Amino acid sequence: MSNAAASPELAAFSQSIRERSLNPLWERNVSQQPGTPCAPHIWRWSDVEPELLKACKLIGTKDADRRVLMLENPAMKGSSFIAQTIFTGVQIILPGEVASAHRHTPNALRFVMKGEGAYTAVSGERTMMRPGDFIVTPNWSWHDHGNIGKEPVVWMDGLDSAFTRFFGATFREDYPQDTQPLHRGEGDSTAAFGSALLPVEFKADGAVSPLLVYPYARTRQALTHLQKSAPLHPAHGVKLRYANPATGKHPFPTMAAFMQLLPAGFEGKPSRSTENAVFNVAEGEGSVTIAGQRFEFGPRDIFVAPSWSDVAFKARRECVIFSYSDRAAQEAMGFFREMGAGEG
Ligand code: GTQ
Repeated sequence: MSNAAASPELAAFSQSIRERSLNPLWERNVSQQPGTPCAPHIWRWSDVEPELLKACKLIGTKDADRRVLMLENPAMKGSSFIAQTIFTGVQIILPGEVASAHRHTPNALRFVMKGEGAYTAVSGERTMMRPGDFIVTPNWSWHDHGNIGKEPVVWMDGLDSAFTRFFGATFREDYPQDTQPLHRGEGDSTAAFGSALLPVEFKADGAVSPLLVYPYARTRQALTHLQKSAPLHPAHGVKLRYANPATGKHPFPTMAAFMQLLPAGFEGKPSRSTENAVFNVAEGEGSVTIAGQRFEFGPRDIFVAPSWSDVAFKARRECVIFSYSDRAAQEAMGFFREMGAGEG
């Protein structure tokens, strides 16, 4: 009921205070349900790859800085974001190219999609990028990429730049040279942090994972093993979350990341949570229904599931699917909620 209709004096009051930049809370429409402008959407590799290759003909990494196509949510035109809280891009780098060193306040993750021979250097340490690898670029760390191989390399970038923009706290700067000096050997962070062992002096600040790369070979092995030995989750199949080895928490204060395996023939129950999640198909074929919209997917397709939408998977073949979301931030703030399969 409108209070304003009930009382002309009240209506006049509401009107009169607007010029003082005051507004009556009681006239606001309050929703009892979460809502987001983010719409479910899929970007198919068969559509994206040709555009990446065209971009390679038109612009080099010298001019582009990063040759990235942003995946902008079709319901959020002009935003640059795939969802209100997260950024997704696909980046391609050709043999011989360098994407020069810079740093910025947003955290970044990479999920390698295609090709071998590229490296990323983060805080003085280089790692080669292989398909299926999950790579951590902590905020404010210098990072540059290069391709020393023979074929184009493509990966997905996930950034929490929506957060820094929201807070008005985005800074960035270029390194004076194209590439940063390396002061650690390749594999150093893996040796120090990648085997459930920690350097005895290491003090975790808790913010971002000290492990630079989570290689696909090991992730895949873990999933294959657990598929045989552990019960399947009715909605998620076998789903692992990437952990900061020093804390057991998510790899970033804002973003959580996951890899899941759905056995061939899997028909998942719908599940729902407040996380805004981006999925990237590493292997397999199937379909996903997000808020009633069904999308067929295959390798390297990327799709977004908005907060509080039902998500249900079907796997035609065995599927391995990477995802990342804003769940770490939501958990830290106490906002995260989920409904398990069959609930609600
Ligand atoms: O590779 O450093 O997609 O700085 C957006 C911003 C990638 C990167 C993106 C970036 C990068």
